[in-house]
This record gives sequence, structure tokens and C-alpha cells, in this order.
Amino acid sequence: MNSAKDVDSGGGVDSKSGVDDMKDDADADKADDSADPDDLADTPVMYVQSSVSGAAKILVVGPMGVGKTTLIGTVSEIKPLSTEATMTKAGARLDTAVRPSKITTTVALDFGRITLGGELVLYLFGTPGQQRFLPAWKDLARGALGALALVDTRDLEASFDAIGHLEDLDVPFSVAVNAFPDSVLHSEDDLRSALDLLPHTPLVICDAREHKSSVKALISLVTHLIETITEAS
Ligand SMILES: Nc1nc2c(ncn2[C@@H]2O[C@H](COP(=O)(O)OP(=O)(O)O)[C@@H](O)[C@H]2O)c(=O)[nH]1
Ligand SMILES: [Mg+2]
Repeated sequence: MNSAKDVDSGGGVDSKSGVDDMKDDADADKADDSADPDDLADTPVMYVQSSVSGAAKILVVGPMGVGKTTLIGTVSEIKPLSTEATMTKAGARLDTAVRPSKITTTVALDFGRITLGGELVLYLFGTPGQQRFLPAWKDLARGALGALALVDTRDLEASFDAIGHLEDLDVPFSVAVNAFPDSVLHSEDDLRSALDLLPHTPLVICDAREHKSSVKALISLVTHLIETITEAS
């Protein structure tokens, strides 16, 4: 049985050359892992590259505090749109403070864009995790090709809603465990069984603050989507 650590961030990504090309290009496009999304305000190239031949709407889902805003900000080649708002006492009855240090929350959505392999543009829509945003969440799911479901192993149950909604709405997804320093280590088998994942659903570990790791998580999803579409046709 593999330890959760062994669920390499590339897990679930096969070595198809096209996918590797995507990874390399995405890495080259943004080599600096520590890039501050705010720096992108000065980035002149904001348009979709002329080499792009396809686009996909991708959801980034998960409970509050799991790292959705962070991941989209990490990978986005445009200044990400984020609707973070300071949590107030008014929301205290509704929004459970997941971490004392977390004082903002996404009130509508996050939006970012990443081009993989110079050919495929992913439009990333981060969805608010709170249960009361469920109607908005369903609207956002319309037209989505797939979703990356972020999971925090410190509170697996918090991810059940989002994963359940994806299953209900038939949105194919892959799961990325966003590793926090105090995350509990689980074996891959245990995680799969706790999250009730189908065998073909990719499960990877990522650090939403790291570009390469986050891109790998998205590539695992895209690979899965390509396989799903190919199998269906
Ligand atoms: N240590 C660690 N902290 C993270 C990671 N991802 C996000 N965070 C922090 O966790 C907090 C919640 O992340 P955020 O992206 O706002 O979560 P969201 O509610 O899902 O959008 C922020 O303070 C992030 O800086 C991670 O991979 N590792
Ligand atoms: Mg957020």
C-alpha cells in the first residue's frame, strides 16, 4: 500500500508525448514558481496565443480554505479575477472559520487562464465552497468540460459536497490533495475509499502555491478528460 506521499504529483499522468509537451510549455511559459499574480498587471501579453486551437472551461472546486484561489492565482497567465471579501461578523453564523488565519473568502468566483502546450486554453473557474452558494455553483458548472476537485486531508468530509455535486452533474473530475504542512498522511487506497473515488478517477498531490505542481494537477485532469472523451467516441 502506497503512502499518501507516494501519490506523486505526477500520479495519474501518463507519459504521452503530447501531454509532456503541454507540461514543458506551461513550465516554460511561467518558469518562476514564486511569481506574484499581482506582478502580472505589468505583463504585456494577455491575449490567447495564435497557436491555440481549443479551449475548455474547467472548474476548480472544493471547500472553503482548500486552496482554490491560491491555485488559480499560481497558474494563471492573466491577472486572476478574484472576488475575495473580508469575512465579517454578519457571515459568522453561516461561514465556519476554517482557519483563524483565513480572513477572506471567495464570494462569487475566481477566474484565471492557462495555455497548455501552446494549443489548449483552460479557462479556470473557482467556485465558492460554502453550501449556500450551491445555486451559483450549478450555474458555473454549465458547459464545463471537467473539474479539479481540491481536497484537504485535514478535513476530508468538507470535500464530499463538491465531489457529490460533480458526480450528480456528470462533470468528469480529478482529485488533487492540496498538501498543507500539518496534513495527515493517508495511503492512496485509504484516500480513494474515504472519498469513494472510482478507480479511473485520478488522484494526485499538489501544492497550490507551486506553479509546476499545480500545472501537473491540471494536466492529470486534462489527460483524464482526453481519455474519457476518447473512450466515449
Ligand atoms: N501551506 C499551504 N498553504 C496553502 C496552500 N494552498 C493555500 N494555502 C493557504 O491556505 C489559505 C486558503 O487558501 P485559499 O486559496 O484562499 O482557499 P479557497 O477558499 O479554496 O480559495 C490561504 O491563506 C493560502 O495561502 C498550500 O498548498 N499549502
Ligand atoms: Mg477562494
